[in-house]
Amino acid sequence: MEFRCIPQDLASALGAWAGDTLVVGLFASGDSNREDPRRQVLTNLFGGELLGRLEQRQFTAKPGESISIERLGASPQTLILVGLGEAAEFDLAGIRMASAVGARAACAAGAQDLGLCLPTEGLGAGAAARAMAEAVRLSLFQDQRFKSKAEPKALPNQVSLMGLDSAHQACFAAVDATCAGVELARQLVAAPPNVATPQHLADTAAQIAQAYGLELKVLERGDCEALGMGAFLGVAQGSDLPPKFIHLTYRPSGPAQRKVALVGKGLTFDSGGYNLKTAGSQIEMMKYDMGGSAAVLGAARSIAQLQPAGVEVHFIVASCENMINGSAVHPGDIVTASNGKTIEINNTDAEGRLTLADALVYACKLEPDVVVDLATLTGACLIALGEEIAGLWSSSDGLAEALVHAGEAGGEALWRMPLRPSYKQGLKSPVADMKNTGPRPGGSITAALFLQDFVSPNLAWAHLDIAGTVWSDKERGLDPAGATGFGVRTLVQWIEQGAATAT
Ligand code: 4TL
Ligand code: ZN
Ligand code: ZN
Repeated sequence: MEFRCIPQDLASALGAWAGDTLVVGLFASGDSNREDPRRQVLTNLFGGELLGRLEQRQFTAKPGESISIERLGASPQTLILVGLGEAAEFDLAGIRMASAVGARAACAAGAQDLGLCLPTEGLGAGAAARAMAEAVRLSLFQDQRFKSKAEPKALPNQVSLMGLDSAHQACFAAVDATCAGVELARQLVAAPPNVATPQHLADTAAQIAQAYGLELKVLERGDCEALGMGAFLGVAQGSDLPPKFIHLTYRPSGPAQRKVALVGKGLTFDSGGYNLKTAGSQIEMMKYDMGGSAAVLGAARSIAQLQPAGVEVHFIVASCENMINGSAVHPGDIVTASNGKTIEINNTDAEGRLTLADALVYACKLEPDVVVDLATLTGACLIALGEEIAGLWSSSDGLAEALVHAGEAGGEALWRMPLRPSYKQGLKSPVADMKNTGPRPGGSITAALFLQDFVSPNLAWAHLDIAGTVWSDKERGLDPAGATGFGVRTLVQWIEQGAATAT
């Protein structure tokens, strides 16, 4: 799939264009939008009957709405109208949605040479071009690796963004790098737990390192023992698969002004351990519990390709399974993390924070300017924010704001949640320094407070709970049903912007 921009004003761009399928966005036909010049252009090109036909078929141009019109013997042979809603409310999220809806309809119609004609006024043409191209590519992504007979739908060869200056084509390199990272993350999350093992994550990191010249260190169980990672290894000890502690490093060719560490939860399967996940807890979905590490490795893939200047990035994943055997942790076991803190494991199903504890201590020893972790950490976050919004906790207002902005730029929603110190009471243990699980109310907040104990004081740190957002039951926006690749676009946008934090 090749992207290009076709400049000129709309009427002449469309008049001269010879592709087979054209997607045109229309604002809702409220009185204030009657004068939409795009309606006039359509009438001039396709005749006065077109708008009447839309009315007859009750196309009201609401966001997400689309209508396909086949035109035998005419060019373009398929005309697809997509709704944009009210002009005053149209934004970057709107252009993404319209691009995805249009691309899917075009693909269903067998488009080879696709034109996309959406209004970019007021959005910033560069940001709009990037949003449109990412939406087309990500909404048409297919994954049939595990079908014995793959039958992929044909994708368009060429996608033209109409009415955009060719100077904006420069963004397509970033689009390709970003989408490749999102696609890798989706593939890692979608792969079953008998394929996506800790070894598989280490192999994936090795492929990225090899392809782009990144540095890779994989710590084996013995190496982790030597570093005193009793929390991570406690989780890993119930599995027949060896744990892998993955540390991938991107160094810019010039000097680095900032050093960033990205840490991802990498539980390739979470059975819950002896606090076994019971009926209704979606144990069969728990391959998704490495979604944080998928986002981190996906971002590594993107950043390795983009080669941003001025920023050194460390990608860290403490990967293992949470399983049950004779040597698995008992509920009640006390483990010692690599910073010396002791933890009473009152719930073996709150294992993610145990693995992250040692990963965060390791990340902080690298003395970065900022640490961001991503994890499918708590069911409570899914309850609080649903499937479209990730929870964000941060010790730094500047970092929190920068990540929310990066999310907006990339099309991922984050909502800041409080690190209320008094809730730490819930993690008090009578026998150890802390318990790993607090009470059910505010469960995602106590989880974040637990992690904070393993981050160096005064270091800018943010935690993203992506338990609700890495998997989608149904097709939604740019996401297909299944793995979304959530987190990659936020991380890539943030790193591209220099990962700067106003502290
Ligand atoms: C209740 C505790 C503290 C044990 C918890 O939050 N456990 C999370 C866990 O197992 N971490 O390792 C947890 C995470 C995700 C619990 C449930 C989910 C979860 C359950 C579902 F049914 C979902 F659809 C979902 F998206 C997440
Ligand atoms: Zn768990
Ligand atoms: Zn888990």
